[in-house]
Amino acid sequence: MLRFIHAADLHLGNSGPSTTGFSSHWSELIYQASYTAFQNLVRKAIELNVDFLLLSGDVLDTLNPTLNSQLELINGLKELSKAGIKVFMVGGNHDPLSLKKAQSSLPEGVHFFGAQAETISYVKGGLTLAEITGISFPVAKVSDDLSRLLKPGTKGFQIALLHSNVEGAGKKENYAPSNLDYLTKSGFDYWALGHVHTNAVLSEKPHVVYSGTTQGQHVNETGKKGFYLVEVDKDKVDLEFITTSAYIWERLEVKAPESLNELIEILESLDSSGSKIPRVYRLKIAGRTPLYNELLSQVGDLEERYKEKKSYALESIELDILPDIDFEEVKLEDSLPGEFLREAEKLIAAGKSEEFEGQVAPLYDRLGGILDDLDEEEIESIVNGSIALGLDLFWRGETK
Ligand SMILES: [Mn+2]
Repeated sequence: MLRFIHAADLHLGNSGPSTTGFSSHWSELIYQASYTAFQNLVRKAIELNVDFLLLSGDVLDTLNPTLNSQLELINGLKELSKAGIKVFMVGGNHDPLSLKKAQSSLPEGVHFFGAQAETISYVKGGLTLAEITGISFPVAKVSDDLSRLLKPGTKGFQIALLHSNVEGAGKKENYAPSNLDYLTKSGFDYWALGHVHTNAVLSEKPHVVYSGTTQGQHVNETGKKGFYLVEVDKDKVDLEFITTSAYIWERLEVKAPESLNELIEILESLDSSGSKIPRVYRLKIAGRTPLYNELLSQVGDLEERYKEKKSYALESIELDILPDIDFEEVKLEDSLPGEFLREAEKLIAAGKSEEFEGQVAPLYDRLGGILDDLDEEEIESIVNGSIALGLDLFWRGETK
């Protein structure tokens, strides 16, 4: 039986989001997260006593990696080497071969693939259990399909190790693009890929797999991050996802509160996930609420008050709220707010029409292409926000 770990995109040295307003406990936890996740990976590899570890690129975070990030990497590799666990690694767009690293020889048992494809055997008890074929990014921007340069060997389980953007796998930076259909027909048993930060099994038999990053870096990298433990027994290939995250990003969306009690409930629930791994939340409060004015003007106070506990930290509160007004009734009124609502509704119904574009033209002058990237849902949210603001201006002074 063959057991190995597939991990990628460690981004060692990435310091995560801004920690302004956080305690030293949380600042430290966030700042060190890429290292903690790597230490978790190393510890688990040793506990699981795997045959080898595959690292599919973006192991270091920047083109000028800090000494600290390089020391962390070398320390982890040394521990694995001491435990007799082999490591196979390739460079990606964040850590190509051209990277300005401090001169250092890699510990015994670590193989770093070069700019030419090569195949290395994994031999145990005189048997070749696997062959690993890999190639590194020579420079940060690679537009060629490197997968075409990898050819499988002849003995044992055939693994391809590559940092690559499989077409349509959901990343904008199209480095070293490859084609899923080609990968599945290439003769390899397992494509150990890096680049996309969300774990995904794109194909089984043969396997084409993204292990994802070991630590979410920002609010768009939510959920548990980690690696795949792969067990190969004759024709059977089993994958188990194991978490390494030092903390987990979560986006929470809740219905806007009807009362102060409900608001307290929402904010206190942040501390009750019951998970052992701490969370960093972006909380979105959406909908109609009688606390509309208070929330809009005092959201900063709430963020501060509920900033953190041991189990969580609150990155920010996002408001997508409307005043608690019966729009249907107002719409029927022969009044200025009624007229305003009727016009707004017409505009929404017309969608991305000429009139809509005319109305938002001044925004284009200021924001340029950003508006073109908005999807329907985001546009609706912006229009709703404008309606709320408009109505708020009508009512302000009357109800206060
Ligand atoms: Mn990456």
